[in-house]
Amino acid sequence: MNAPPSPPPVKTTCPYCGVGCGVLARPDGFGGAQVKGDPDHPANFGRLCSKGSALGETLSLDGRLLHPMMRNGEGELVRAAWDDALDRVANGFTETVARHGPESVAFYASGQLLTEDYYVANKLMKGFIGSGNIDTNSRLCMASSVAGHRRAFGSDTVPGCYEDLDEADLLVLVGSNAAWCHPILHQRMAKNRRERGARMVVIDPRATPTSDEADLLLQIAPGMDSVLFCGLFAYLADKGALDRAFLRDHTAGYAEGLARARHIAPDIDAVAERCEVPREQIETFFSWFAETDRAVTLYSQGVNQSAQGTDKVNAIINCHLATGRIGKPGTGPFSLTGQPNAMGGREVGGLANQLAAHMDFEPESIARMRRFWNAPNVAERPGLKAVELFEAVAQGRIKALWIMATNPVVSLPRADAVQSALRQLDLLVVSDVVSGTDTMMASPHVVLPAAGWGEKDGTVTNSERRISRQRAFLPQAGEAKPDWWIVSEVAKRMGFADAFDYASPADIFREHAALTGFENDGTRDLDASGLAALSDDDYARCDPVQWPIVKAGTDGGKRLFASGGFFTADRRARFVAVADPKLAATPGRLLPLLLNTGRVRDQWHTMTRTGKSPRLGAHIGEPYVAIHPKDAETYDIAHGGFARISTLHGSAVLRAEVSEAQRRGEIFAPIHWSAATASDARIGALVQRSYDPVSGQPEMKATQATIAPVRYAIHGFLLSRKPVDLPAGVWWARAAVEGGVGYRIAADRIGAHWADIAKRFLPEHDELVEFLDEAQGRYRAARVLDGSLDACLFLAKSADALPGWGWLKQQLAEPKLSESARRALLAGRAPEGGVDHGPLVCACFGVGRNQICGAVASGSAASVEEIGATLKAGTNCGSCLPEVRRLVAEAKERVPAE
Ligand SMILES: Nc1nc2c(c(=O)[nH]1)N[C@H]1C(S)=C(S)[C@@H](COP(=O)(O)OP(=O)(O)OC[C@H]3O[C@@H](n4cnc5c(=O)[nH]c(N)nc54)[C@H](O)[C@@H]3O)O[C@H]1N2
Ligand SMILES: Nc1nc2c(c(=O)[nH]1)N[C@H]1C(S)=C(S)[C@@H](COP(=O)(O)OP(=O)(O)OC[C@H]3O[C@@H](n4cnc5c(=O)[nH]c(N)nc54)[C@H](O)[C@@H]3O)O[C@H]1N2
Ligand code: SF4
Ligand SMILES: [Mo]
Repeated sequence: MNAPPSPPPVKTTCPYCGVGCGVLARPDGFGGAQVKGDPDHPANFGRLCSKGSALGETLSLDGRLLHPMMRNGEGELVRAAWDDALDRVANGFTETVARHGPESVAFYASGQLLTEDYYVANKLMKGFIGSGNIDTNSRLCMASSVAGHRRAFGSDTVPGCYEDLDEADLLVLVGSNAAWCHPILHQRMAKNRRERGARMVVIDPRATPTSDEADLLLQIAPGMDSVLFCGLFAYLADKGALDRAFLRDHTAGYAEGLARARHIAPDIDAVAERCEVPREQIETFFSWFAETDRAVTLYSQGVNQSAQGTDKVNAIINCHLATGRIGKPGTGPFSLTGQPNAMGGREVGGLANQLAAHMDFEPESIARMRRFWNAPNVAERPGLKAVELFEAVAQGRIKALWIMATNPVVSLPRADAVQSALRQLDLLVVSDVVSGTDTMMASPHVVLPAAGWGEKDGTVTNSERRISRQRAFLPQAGEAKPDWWIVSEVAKRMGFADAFDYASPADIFREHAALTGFENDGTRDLDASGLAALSDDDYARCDPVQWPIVKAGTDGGKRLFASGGFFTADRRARFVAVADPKLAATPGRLLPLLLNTGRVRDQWHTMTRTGKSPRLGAHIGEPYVAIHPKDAETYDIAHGGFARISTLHGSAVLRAEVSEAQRRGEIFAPIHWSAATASDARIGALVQRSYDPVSGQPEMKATQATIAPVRYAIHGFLLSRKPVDLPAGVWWARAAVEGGVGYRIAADRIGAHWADIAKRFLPEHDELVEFLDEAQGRYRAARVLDGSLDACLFLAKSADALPGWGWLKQQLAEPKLSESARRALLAGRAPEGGVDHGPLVCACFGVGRNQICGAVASGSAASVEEIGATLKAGTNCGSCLPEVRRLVAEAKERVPAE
């Protein structure tokens, strides 16, 4: 079959991180698309990271939720018609409100909704149901930044833009692993460092791929960032590195702020001691900051996800206010946003403690919302923030809940408690693009199929306030519908037809833009009213644009606040006297270690989409826990072995990675694995609930924990064209591989004979060719169907007795096995002449570790650039460059000097 002639590429925006890269998508005519960076988009100028580059691999209908489902009398989810499902949701909410009042219902939304989706969800809850109870996963993500901005600036404003990262002479990254989490921005910064000589400082308890590329790493004690930045504030004052005119004309609270900073950080020795960082390093950082006018401080979850996250944000902002380094080229505090529409959600009131268009719950704002929406029932007080909201579910105070575009059974703290709380609900509605998420397994009453990326239209706002279009380029999957449509249909059925009579996302966007300018007159930072009169065609064509944009046709504001004009009553920014920080785990500490959690390069959150890509699954294919060598010794943990980590809330069994990158006393585990992708690795279940008193954002990076070795009798892997149900009691983790699924497995000895054991893993056992070495404790089996490899199972008494699975994965991907490959199957490695590339490093060109090390060993490459020239590794998205650099250095050490 020939593909139909391909239409021109559609310009859209990446659905992952807050960098907001422009994407050119060219549908392939078979339901997929080729994806490239958009050279014209000002966030990425044509580049994409590994996740963006692999978007094409995530578009298949595999695993998609294709039609609405409802729970029947037997408690099973069965297919339902849209009309019935929407009626059920609308009636459920209407009846619950009638019986128990508006505070008994809630929406839990997501920074992965488009602005238009989010706008209608907020309008329905806060405007028409009349409750503040719409909160979002942004509470776990950006809430401390929002609160910090509002305290300092009187508004939730990011003052700078991405060009500042190109133009700064000092880039300070606090609690940010940008090399993996904001790769395209990281590459812009790395280029600045390389070409303009900008210095880069990383502040993180771990050494990370980001710190690998930095000039200075302060491996700070968790939670102590406020001490460090109070110390910096005091140092700047002592050295006279202040902008006196800016202080005088545009700020308030300097004296109190400084006095508190001096109290918390009386001198550099005190800072060094509390941060557990050598004094010289602190001095170096302070002196660099003092002497560099063009300084940007970027921060992310190491700052936000903290019991004093808001204070951390303000301690950073204080230093920028004191030096007037804000709103000018190459300067500013810069909150890196996580999700693609973290900013858009804030703009339309997705957080329970704010109204739409960055307005507060103040009487005049509430009245303004009433006038604008013509809604008599606008909520008059803030709703419950995420952690409290789910506790209210557990207590039966919330009776009907609608979860949209987020997977809280994996991602909320104390996730097991969240899971059981959901079962209490009279009505649980879940909207998602895929089926089988952990949240969808928590017995929802209604499940609604949402149109996914590439199928829906709308806008997102990135970290620099830039509004970009997401455009559809594929038909909607099955019966899936865009979220804005789903919410509007429910609203109509609840009796609010006039207010939700939208024909398109463009309709909603115009209303949102108009609201931002409604009775604004320069009193609110967010004003995009210049876009309120876009025609449908204008909206369809709209280029990326930064707000504020008050007049149609004008360029948005690149930077704000260079000459004051803050959004407080007196137009002055506020220094905040921050509190002395303390980890939530500190008082009455029971367990010896601290569990830090975060992200890996090639997976996105709970893996519902990136988990479909073999390329992305090849980078880090298993859940792991990183631990310092000394701690590993203390707790008897072996590198590559297994460990159970436990907290007061839950436990998980993970592969152990013994690593100098960790501080002693701290372990790190990634957040991505769920019950759908691993047997025992839902990290959210281990995380404490303690949260910042101002922002409500939980401290997800420092839960007290302990660790113990787990020894399995059997280790192995299973590659299969089809997913397999693994027996209970087996440890497993699954990853997409080309042509099928790969499982890493481990178990205690189950069954007396190896063949019995094998039967547990591969039900259609009879067709296998087997190899058993009882003495060595090795069992191997493979099934060949129609000349291609259908499944293979390798088991051994120890992990060392297993071959790597790289070569076998290559065979699974082959439509036909060669004769020599067929003979080599049970050996598990390449026959003479074949090559095993080793674990994947470069996802774009499929370059493995063995290839890189081999090139160095053979002398064909001696630098990252030469690896790029010979193997292409690192030459597309560049996400792997930190790893390539490390491998080249290590391999060079092994090459004897001539
Ligand atoms: N590959 C990938 N990229 C992503 C995502 C993804 O899932 N995968 N998710 C996106 C989203 S929603 C978000 S929010 C961002 C998050 O982006 P980041 O915040 O960069 O990522 P994290 O890994 O959560 O945490 C960052 C770092 O904070 C450090 N940290 C922990 N405690 C402290 C502390 O007390 N002080 C300091 N200074 N540092 C500390 C951790 O060691 C970690 O290295 O990433 C976005 N980008
Ligand atoms: N321990 C710990 N926990 C954390 C964090 C941490 O660092 N440590 N980080 C926190 C942070 S910053 C974040 S942002 C959260 C992320 O946590 P979640 O939001 O729970 O994670 P996702 O996997 O991104 O969930 C998004 C869901 O929306 C679905 N989806 C995708 N597109 C659409 C759409 O267009 N419409 C609808 N209806 N659904 C869609 C996806 O299939 C997926 O199921 O995790 C938080 N939890
Ligand atoms: S940096 Fe990567 S994940 Fe983030 S928007 Fe760009 S391509 Fe997407
Ligand atoms: Mo996030």
